[in-house]
Amino acid sequence: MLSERMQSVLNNQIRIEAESSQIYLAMASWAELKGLEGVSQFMYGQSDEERQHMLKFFKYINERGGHAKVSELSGPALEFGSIKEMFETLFKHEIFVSQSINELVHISLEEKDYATHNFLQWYVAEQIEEEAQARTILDKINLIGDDKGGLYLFDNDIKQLTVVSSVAPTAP
Ligand code: OFO
Repeated sequence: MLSERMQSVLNNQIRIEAESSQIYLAMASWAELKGLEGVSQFMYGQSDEERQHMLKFFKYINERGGHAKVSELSGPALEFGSIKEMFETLFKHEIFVSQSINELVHISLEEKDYATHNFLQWYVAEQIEEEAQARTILDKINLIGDDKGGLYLFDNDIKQLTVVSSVAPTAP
């Protein structure tokens, strides 16, 4: 059985994961309208992954006798100054999510909830992967600079990343 405190912070994480999904969906749309097919495909994939992250928390809370709640979400940014700015936003957001997961791990130990502590380890590993991926992408974007040809190749390249992430074990 989850403690009230544990249940409440896990429900808060449901909201964060749902917002992440919306943030990346908005990025997918922006990239699609800019003709960046690969980037947009990548963002649609990220958005789906975040929904899976959200559902995994959802099912866990209900399984442990709690009540998983759907809550109101804050709206994401719809426009970006550049592709670099968009990926910087993604990177910062992932760091924020990692901090939030770390806080949950901390609380699970305070609550002596070892089942939740164990459950959260999947997210700890996932965040390491997501941060590393965002960092790699940003490095590439910085290398390209203002080179249009480079951007074209990058847009093609990122399709590979989408394939890799979609076979990674992310489903609940
Ligand atoms: Fe849910 O991993 Fe990104 O935010």
